[in-house]
Amino acid sequence: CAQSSLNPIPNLNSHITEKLEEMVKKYESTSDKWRAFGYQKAIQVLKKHPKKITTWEEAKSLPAIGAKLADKIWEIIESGGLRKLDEFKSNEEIKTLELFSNVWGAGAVTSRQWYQQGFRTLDDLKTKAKLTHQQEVGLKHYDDILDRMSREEAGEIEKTVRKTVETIQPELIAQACGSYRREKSTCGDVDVLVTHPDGKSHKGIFYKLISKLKEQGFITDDLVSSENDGNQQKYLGVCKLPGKNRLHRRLDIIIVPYDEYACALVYFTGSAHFNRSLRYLAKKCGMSLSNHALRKDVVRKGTQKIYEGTVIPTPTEESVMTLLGVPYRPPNERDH
Ligand code: DCP
Ligand code: MG
Ligand code: MN
Repeated sequence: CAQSSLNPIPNLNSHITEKLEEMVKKYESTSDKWRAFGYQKAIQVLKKHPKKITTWEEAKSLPAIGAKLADKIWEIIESGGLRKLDEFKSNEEIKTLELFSNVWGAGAVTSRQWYQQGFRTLDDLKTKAKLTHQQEVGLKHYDDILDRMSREEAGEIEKTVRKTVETIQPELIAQACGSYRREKSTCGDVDVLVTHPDGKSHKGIFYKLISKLKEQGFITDDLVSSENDGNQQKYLGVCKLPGKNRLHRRLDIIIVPYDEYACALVYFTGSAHFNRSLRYLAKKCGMSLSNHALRKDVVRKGTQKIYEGTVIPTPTEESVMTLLGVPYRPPNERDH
């Protein structure tokens, strides 16, 4: 894996990709998977393009960009806008589908069903729709959940979880990953990773931790109260800091064994795009990377894994990246 490289180029066409990303959201909420996929591929290509695109021909010459997409890109370059997107934005059906698909626990299919059942507002859903527990919570905290919090607030949430974790066992490590660790100015939720350096004391703390956080009134609602993923345990819920004028915030807690800590840290720090790049690198080197481990000697036939390979010990994030043949990247440089 000598010539591995990650793409460090900043996005010089963000004025274009931002509009196209909005289009993806519209196509996703109308279940137009193929169009959404086509746009996403084009966005990846544009993000990697080393210069600002200035002509139709230049756009058209890129992989994954055909004449129709080149037309759209040219329209954005020339006018700064995109009529198709404006059309979508004023389309009542699409607006409603997007409103509904922003309910936590509802996807494109459910939104479509609600629309076909004649529902048009969140109040319709609250009073008339058959809701899962997750959707009830999602509706109750609809605006709060969609709002992104400041990193200061995310830091307070991390601290609250850490303090409680330390009352269970002072040596437990609790650390916010995700957008917070990448030093973004706002965070959609807080993703707290918990582990213990002795490799065993992380076991059995899951329910203790969640119930302590509930007793304090900090966790207010469960979304997924326990999800097992190999030796990792995941909790998804809603929390609220004490005091007035506080909003409900999404909180994810993941408990991992210490030997999976570095790979889990890389994974939950993200970004999702950075993770895809690392997995792609691993694949090229006959390895595989997950939130659990880095493995070598993986045997693949096409897209299928025939042999899952053997785990390479990865004590740190640096070791993960070094083994993949790329220089270490601090969290605040992992957004592309
Ligand atoms: N992740 C991933 N692929 C996904 C979803 C998540 O690799 N499809 C990883 C990378 C993310 C991390 O998990 O950074 C946390 O997921 P979040 O959805 O919480 O995303 P972020 O924390 O990055 O952003 P946000 O501020 O929106 O929460
Ligand atoms: Mg997050
Ligand atoms: Mn999250």
